[in-house]
Amino acid sequence: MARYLITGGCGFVGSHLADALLLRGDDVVVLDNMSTGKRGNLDASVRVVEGDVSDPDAVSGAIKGCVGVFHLAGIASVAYCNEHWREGHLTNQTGSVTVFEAAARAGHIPVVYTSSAAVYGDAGAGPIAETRPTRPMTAYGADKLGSELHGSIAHGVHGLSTVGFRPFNIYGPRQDPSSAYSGVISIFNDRIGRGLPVTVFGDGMQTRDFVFVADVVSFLLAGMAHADAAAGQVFNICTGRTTTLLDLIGILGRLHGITPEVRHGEARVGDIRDSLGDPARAASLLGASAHVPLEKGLSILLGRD
Ligand code: UD2
Repeated sequence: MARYLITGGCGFVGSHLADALLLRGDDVVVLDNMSTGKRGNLDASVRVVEGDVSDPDAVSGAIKGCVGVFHLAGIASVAYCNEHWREGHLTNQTGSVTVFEAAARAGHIPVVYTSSAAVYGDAGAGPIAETRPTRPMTAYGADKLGSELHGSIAHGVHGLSTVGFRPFNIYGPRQDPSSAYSGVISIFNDRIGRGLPVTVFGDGMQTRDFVFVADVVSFLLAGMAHADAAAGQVFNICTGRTTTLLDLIGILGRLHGITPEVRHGEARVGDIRDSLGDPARAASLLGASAHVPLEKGLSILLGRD
């Protein structure tokens, strides 16, 4: 039985990853500051250390006895990080450096970490491969790109196996819809399910590559399995399929059996117009790909599948 540390493990993606590790017989320790995570997302057998990912003592305490780290802790909202610049930086970039340093000191245990597709900025239409120049347009994207640079330094200077992932738009059960900063699918699904209107920021023709959380977990596990071969590299987590927000609302309306009421608000500052990932690199180097089509993932979210 191998023990893994998941930072941010009480959160949406981390708790699904914890389930998958437990299912295959591994042991899981979680470090979470409980800012958005919930203990109830995790099996009772998981040891949860309450602490901040930017706190070196908390990280080095939690990492003891682990054979690998999944560093997922972070503030996920692009809009929140624009408004809370320093706080976002401390968690999203200093937190990554803190984890890399602790992993190096703990005996060079591999680190799989989440960057973000936000590093590409507004890259335009068409599938975005990892070779596309990075041009973050937000504090969030800048901190994620900074984490990647430090991930590469961790490998090049310190010999640590770090594997970075750039998720596109993740959705699925346990994604918390309760904040204005929550992921769009969680918000729209919650509101449409309660017969409430949804607010579209802009014209609704912006596109996203929505990837189901179970698929995300399979990418992260593949990254850890290939941590030495893939060390120092970054990979998209995406489906290679694109959906407009208006089409998303249409699908959710069909699944809920209603015609959603749509209101429009001002487009968000720094909002990306088109975001579509190219999944080829992860498929060829890690053998990882997304299998769950959007309608299927949404019906699982609704508890229909
Ligand atoms: C998502 C991720 C972010 C990062 C990025 C990668 C979340 C919360 N954020 O940012 O972590 O990985 O993808 O590119 O998952 N919208 C509305 N109405 C609402 C809420 C959102 O119209 O009530 C729009 C929003 O303006 C944007 C789209 O929906 O055009 C998606 O917004 P989001 O906050 O779910 O995610 P995004 O793409 O900003």
